[in-house]
Parts: sequence; C-alpha cells; structure tokens
Amino acid sequence: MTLTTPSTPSVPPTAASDAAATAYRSALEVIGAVEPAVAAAIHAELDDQRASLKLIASENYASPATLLAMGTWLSDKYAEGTAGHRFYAGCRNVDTVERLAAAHATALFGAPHAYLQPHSGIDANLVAFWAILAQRVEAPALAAAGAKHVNDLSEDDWEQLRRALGEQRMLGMALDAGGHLTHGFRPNISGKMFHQRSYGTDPATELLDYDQVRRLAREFRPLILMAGYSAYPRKVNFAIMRDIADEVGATLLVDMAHFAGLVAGKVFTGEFDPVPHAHLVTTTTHKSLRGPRGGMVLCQREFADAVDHGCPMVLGGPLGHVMAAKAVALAEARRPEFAAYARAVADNALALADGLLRRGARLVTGGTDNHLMLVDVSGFGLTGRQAESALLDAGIVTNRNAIPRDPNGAWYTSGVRIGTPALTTRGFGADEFDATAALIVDVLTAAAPAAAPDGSPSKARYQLPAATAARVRAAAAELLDAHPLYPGLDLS
Ligand code: DSN
Repeated sequence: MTLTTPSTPSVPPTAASDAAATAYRSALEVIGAVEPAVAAAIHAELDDQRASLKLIASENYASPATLLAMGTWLSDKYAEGTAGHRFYAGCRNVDTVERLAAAHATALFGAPHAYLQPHSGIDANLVAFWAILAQRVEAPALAAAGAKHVNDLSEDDWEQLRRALGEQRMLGMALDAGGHLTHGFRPNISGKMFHQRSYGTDPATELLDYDQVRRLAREFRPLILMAGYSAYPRKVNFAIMRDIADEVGATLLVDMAHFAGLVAGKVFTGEFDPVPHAHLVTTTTHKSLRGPRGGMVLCQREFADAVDHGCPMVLGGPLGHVMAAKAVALAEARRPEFAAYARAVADNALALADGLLRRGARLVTGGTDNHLMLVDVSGFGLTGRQAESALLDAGIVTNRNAIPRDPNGAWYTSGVRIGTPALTTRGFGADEFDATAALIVDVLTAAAPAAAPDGSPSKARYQLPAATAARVRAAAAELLDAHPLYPGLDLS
C-alpha cells in the first residue's frame, strides 16, 4: 500500500526519549517486584494499544511526559479546598501544579476561570450543576432570608430552599441524538436531580434543530440549557444556544468533553467556540485534548466561587498527581504543534467520512464536521453490537452507539461511532484514514448476523469469515507499523 507523508509532525508527540524509556522500564521492574501481574497487565496494555486501530472517538494517547507526571508522590497528599485556601497543611506543591494547570487552561481557552479538580467529565458536570444551583437558586434564597450561609437559615427556610433546589429544570440533548447520560437521562443522577426535557435532531436531516430547542425552551423555561454531545458528528452554534438561553433566563452549560481539543486548537472558533458564549463549560482532559484521564470546569466569574467549592461539596479530595499531568498536557496544547494536530483531526475525519461514503456506508447526517462520525450499520444488515464485535475481531476498535430514533435501543444499537483523535496522534493522515475506511467497509460487508444456539434471531451473534479477519488484521498491522505508538519505548 502506498502512503503519503502524514499531516502531523514527523516526530509524534508520543515519541519516548531514552530517559522516558528508562523510566518506564524501571517503573515496571519496581512494580513487578511487588505484584508481577500488575506489571504484566501494564505491559500488555501497551502491546494491545500498539496493535489495534483505535477509532474510539473519546480515546487518545497522552504524551510520556503527561503519563509520567501521574506516577508520583503528589498522589499522597490531601488538598481539599483550592490553591492557597486548603483544609490541610503542607499543600504548597499541589498549589503550584493546580495554579499552573489553571493558568494554562485560562490562557488556552480564553476563559475567565478554570477549575482543574474534577476527576472525570461526569464529575465536572456535577460541579457545574452544583454551582448553577448555588448561584441561581441558593444565593437569592439566602439574600431573601438575610442569611449569609445555609446554616444560618431557619428550619422552615431551609426546607423551602431544599424543595426549590429539587424543583429545577434542565433541557439537554437527547441521548439518541448524541447527548450524554449526564444531560438529563432519566437513569442518570442528572435526570433525577432535575425535571428534564430533551431536544433532538430533525428527522429528515438528522441535524440539530435550533427552532425546536427554542420552542422547548420557551415552553419549559429551564434553569439550565445544556449543550454539547458525545455522539453528534456536527458543530454546534453556541451563539444561537446562548441567545435561546438568554431569551428564557436559562444558564447555558456546554459539555465540550469530546471536542475540547478542537476548541483548544482553534478549529472551532467564533460561534462554534463555546467558551465566549456559555456561562460554564465542562470537559474531560483525556479525549481530543490528549491529556490525562480527568475533568475540568471553565466558567464566567459569576460562577467561579461556587465552582471552586466543588471539593469537598461535590467531589472527593483533588488528585494532585493528575492535576500535575493536566498542567503538562495543557502546556503541550498551547504549542503550535497542537493546533496542527487539531486541524489534522478534523481533516482526517473528513477523509475517513469520505472514504466510508464512497464505499457505500451511510453516515448519520451524511458526514462530519468534527472529529467523529456515526456509521448506520443497518445497511449492512447488522446491529451496532454485531458490527462492533466483528470489527474488533479484525483489530479495529470502535464502540457501538445508538443513532437517532434507533429501533435497536441503546444496548444493541444500529450504529458504530468512530473518531480520528487517537490515530491522528499516531501520525495517520488522509491516505491512512482512507485505507482505514476500506478496511471498515470490508469487515462490515463480510460480517453477517448469526442465530442464537436455539435457532432464534440474535442481535449480538455474528459471523465473520476468518480470511477477512486475517486480511484486515494484516493490512491494519501495515498501517500501524508505519506509525508506531511511543516509538523509542522498548520495554524488553
Ligand atoms: N465515555 C465517554 C465517551 O465515550 O464518549 C462519554 O462519557
């Protein structure tokens, strides 16, 4: 197969220096001396990641510097509170890394305030919910009662406030339209904390229907208008969302966990950049942003104090070692190479989508303008579960995902979500993604549903000819060998 030069820098960000290779070899030796099975699992995970076409839209590969920052004694320190204002003594080094991470985040995203303590995206959303309730419901109630603190309220006033906190409304994107569990999905805590309604996508175009959002917002008058997605393959116009929020007096909360890297790399600017438009923005740090596993909240000044009380009011003790890694990754994201990477993620998504469409796949909305796409696998006669499993057999790692109005529900689904952040980090360019599209279609075409042992139809069972799996694995290995993961990191 002939491949062109990848569009990302020739030295991938995951390249490991001799020092990093020595550090990892030593670390595994030390760990292995205590619990060899853990060292073996860490080693095996590197082998697995090296050997598969990772197309999970929410995963990436962090740099050795980011990963190494997590394996330190900053983990051993309790540091509840915020930098300079802790409930424990001896926090000066955690203060340093937290302040640094926040400074990098505010500079990178142009946000007035950044809170780096959330341990995940769900935690970040909980902190944001808490801050909005504190600022928009609790603070006015305290002012009306002439109290400074909830402990100063009478039992009656406290009961009234508790009821008011439980009566608030959230309008978010429906799960099958691409929203996240925490955007008001009933089984999630967000669907239990708030009276909830969802907006969806236009049945004909499968695109976000801003008129529907506005109509629902006018009817429902939510406290929180939630925007952002986990599985929507298009940009969102946050200027329109803010206009809707302002019209109904809602607080606009944007969950940019999936596309934070595209915002950081200035691929999403103007009305598509949530930071200037939203009251609060939440994100994970490990998806397209390519940092350590964790979360973050950016917000307007009005919400900063409430957000900073995330720990201990919502979260457990902050992870100093992870905040150190966030500072490293955010410093990396401020470099010009990161902007080139983010551009390549989006360009590669176009190449992958084009390669799939040319080979007859149907994509939800007909394509992508971010880092992900949803393949409707029903055209191949498969459920999402069958497609996901067949692709995995051929060394292609994806995840099944519901498509709008999915007849197979959220477990079996009719879609497979795929994204470009991880393989772009490895140095894949448009040609490699076109070759990847060919492999995906090869597998989906060859795979077929299989019956359950009792002969009944199954939404999970499938068959994939061994020859197809072997051919695709070999072609994938050729692509991967040309773009090694963590080159220089030899653990033998
Ligand atoms: N698990 C994340 C994803 O894959 O999109 C969302 O929480």
